[in-house]
Amino acid sequence: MANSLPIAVLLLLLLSPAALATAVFPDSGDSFHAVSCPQLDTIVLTTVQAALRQEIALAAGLIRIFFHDCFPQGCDASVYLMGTGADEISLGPNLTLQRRAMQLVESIRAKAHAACGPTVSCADVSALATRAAVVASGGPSYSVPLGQLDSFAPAPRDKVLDLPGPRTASVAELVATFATRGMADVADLVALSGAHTVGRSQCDSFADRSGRMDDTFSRKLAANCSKHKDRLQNLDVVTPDLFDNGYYKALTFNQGVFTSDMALIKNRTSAAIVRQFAESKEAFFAQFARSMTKLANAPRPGGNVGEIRRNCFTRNVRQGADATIELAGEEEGFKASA
Ligand SMILES: *[C@@H]1O[C@H](CO)[C@@H](O)[C@H](O)[C@H]1NC(C)=O
Ligand SMILES: *[C@@H]1O[C@H](CO)[C@@H](O)[C@H](O)[C@H]1NC(C)=O
Ligand SMILES: CC(=O)N[C@H]1CO[C@H](CO)[C@@H](O)[C@@H]1O
Repeated sequence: MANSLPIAVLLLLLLSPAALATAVFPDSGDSFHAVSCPQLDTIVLTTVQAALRQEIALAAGLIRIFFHDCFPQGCDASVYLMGTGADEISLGPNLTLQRRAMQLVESIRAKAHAACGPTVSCADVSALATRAAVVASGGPSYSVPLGQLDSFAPAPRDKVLDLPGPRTASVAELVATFATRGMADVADLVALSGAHTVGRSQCDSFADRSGRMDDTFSRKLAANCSKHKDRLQNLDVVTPDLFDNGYYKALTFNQGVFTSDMALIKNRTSAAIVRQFAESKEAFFAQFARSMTKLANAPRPGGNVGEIRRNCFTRNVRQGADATIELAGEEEGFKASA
């Protein structure tokens, strides 16, 4: 015993910092960067909290970007790539992603790399910033698998267009779409729709509502939109700035803004879950945490292959053999311990 301890310590010291993190905390994806970038959690928390104090809508922006990143081909920051000629953000479902929230992720990456070197991917920063925003606006924490590399290219167009749209009226269709990405329970659909608790939308996305429904709420929405076409509508009309179960309470009064929101209260199976969440914030939070972890683990069909981008919006440029060797060595270690 007396002899084996120093050997164990020596082995740990020989491992790369990233591998050390996983060696010490074998079960928790959350501690992936604990040794290689111990400042990371503080950088994420302070930056997200400061940004949300300025603009609470960034929380919804981050959640939506995370969903749009993870859904097409896993959480690989592919949605952040700009100027490739095939940017995901230029495709319909993504046209209204919040650029300010994307910039926030890039600024956290820059701070993390300044403090620790290029050890943290944009995919990981996006996952951590999203969770910090959920928690800072009142929501639950959940675990995310860290050590995800950033994609070399945007997701293919057909995968991006798989994203469920706000005008989808069929719960069966929505559930089937979610199931293709590992979120197979009706409760996943209902709970993740709950991210609308802090959401905002442009009028276009629910313009179909007044055509479908003739009720006071629809008329109010339409009146507000015709007065101010560019206004942003709160998706939780009960407590728009708080991550809570107000969205579900509103739904039980048929005050869901999107057609896809209203679908949840019209279908008997999903409506039972909506009512449960409207009555119990704890039930919503418990399911939201489970479903966000599923989303964070959405399948990466090509595996965890990629790089640690030096700028979230562009692929790394590799110049000369030295740079290639340096990158390959570093990222192999990263991949091996992922
Ligand atoms: C309600 O949703 C469930 C779950 O997806 C589905 O199986 C069922 O067909 C839907 N019911 C109706 C009436 O659309
Ligand atoms: C319409 O606009 C008014 C004034 O800004 C606001 O108080 C109201 O909540 C809006 N209606 C809905 C349904 O959001
Ligand atoms: C220009 C463009 O990409 N338009 C797309 C808008 O979004 C819908 C679905 O959300 C697509 O069907 C359109 O092609």
